[in-house]
Amino acid sequence: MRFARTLSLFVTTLVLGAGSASAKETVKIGAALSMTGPAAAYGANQKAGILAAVDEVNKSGALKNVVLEAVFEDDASTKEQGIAVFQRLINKDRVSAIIGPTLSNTATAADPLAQGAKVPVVAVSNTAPKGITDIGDYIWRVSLTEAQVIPGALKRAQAKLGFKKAGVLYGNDDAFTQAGYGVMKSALDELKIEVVATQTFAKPDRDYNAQLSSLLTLKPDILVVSALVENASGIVSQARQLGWQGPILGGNGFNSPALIKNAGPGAEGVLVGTAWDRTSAAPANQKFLEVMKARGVDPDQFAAQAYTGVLVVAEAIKLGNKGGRDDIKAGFAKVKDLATPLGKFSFLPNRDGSHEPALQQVKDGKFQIVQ
Ligand code: 1QQ
Repeated sequence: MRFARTLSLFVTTLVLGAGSASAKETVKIGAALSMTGPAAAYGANQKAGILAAVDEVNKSGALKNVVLEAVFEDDASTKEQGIAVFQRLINKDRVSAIIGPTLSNTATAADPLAQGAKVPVVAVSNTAPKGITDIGDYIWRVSLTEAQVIPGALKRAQAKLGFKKAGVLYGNDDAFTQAGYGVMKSALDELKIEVVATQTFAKPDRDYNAQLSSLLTLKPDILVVSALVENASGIVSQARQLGWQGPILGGNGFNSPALIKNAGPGAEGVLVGTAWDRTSAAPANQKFLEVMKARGVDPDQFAAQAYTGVLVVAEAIKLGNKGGRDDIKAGFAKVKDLATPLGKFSFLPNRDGSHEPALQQVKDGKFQIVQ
């Protein structure tokens, strides 16, 4: 006991001796990410983005006496595990805010716990337009929704390629893939693109030949697909094996380099709207690219969004001058035109994010921004 007291005095003295006017306060940020399960390809990049941003914020000294610490949990891409890790982060780790969970599907089950416990959540990859931020006033979102990205992406792709008839395929057992389908359907209607037929699959499916064959016999000009990356990769590969050489436009699930890795040359020409323009010359993006390179990570949109999530929490702490749960929530409302890798970031009145999206296409084995 006496030793513990001596030790804590010693630590405080050390911090004071390092030149700050008061002792350092550690603010824990929980990160509930899919490190396993069907969304694991996204989770690994998200974790890399969070680690990099926490380091950068701490090094910058912008938060003065506050030191950020990330506490990672694997939500296993499921609702059940999402609930379990939210409970742990809220009650055991007593985090000040939670970043995640990776999937909208998980968020619909886990976010209500945070709302009930008054713990602010920053969604960095949930894109289902409904059922996320409308859970309550503690739920905020950095990721653009499918409704903010797909209509513009489809319109630009149509202007470029001139398609008139679409075959549609979507996952019918997931909040994101279902919502993405809804957005695609209305965007297609809006652009007067005829839907020749609509087919569905479920997350455990690996064979899409029946659905694809029946779509292809109806001679669409484009395939429009709402799927998580594992399914998306199989769908793209199998469509090519069936001889489909035309365009394929995907929703946010397609935004991972895992698609290109898994589908190989079959991925060439795939179109997807994105929340992150890798080519942006904005200093905040260049800094992000530099930081990730130094850490040996080739970042994707999910890394950029997760990194931005930490910047937004840090800004909220700065604006509220404190790192408590309600301080951070109050700070979010004041975030305005924050320079991030995604562009100048602000929250909308409904707590969704707002910044410019872009369109990208796979070319020479890489996502390239369509200028
Ligand atoms: C969601 C998504 C996934 C494709 C990525 C995490 O956007 O579940 O909302």
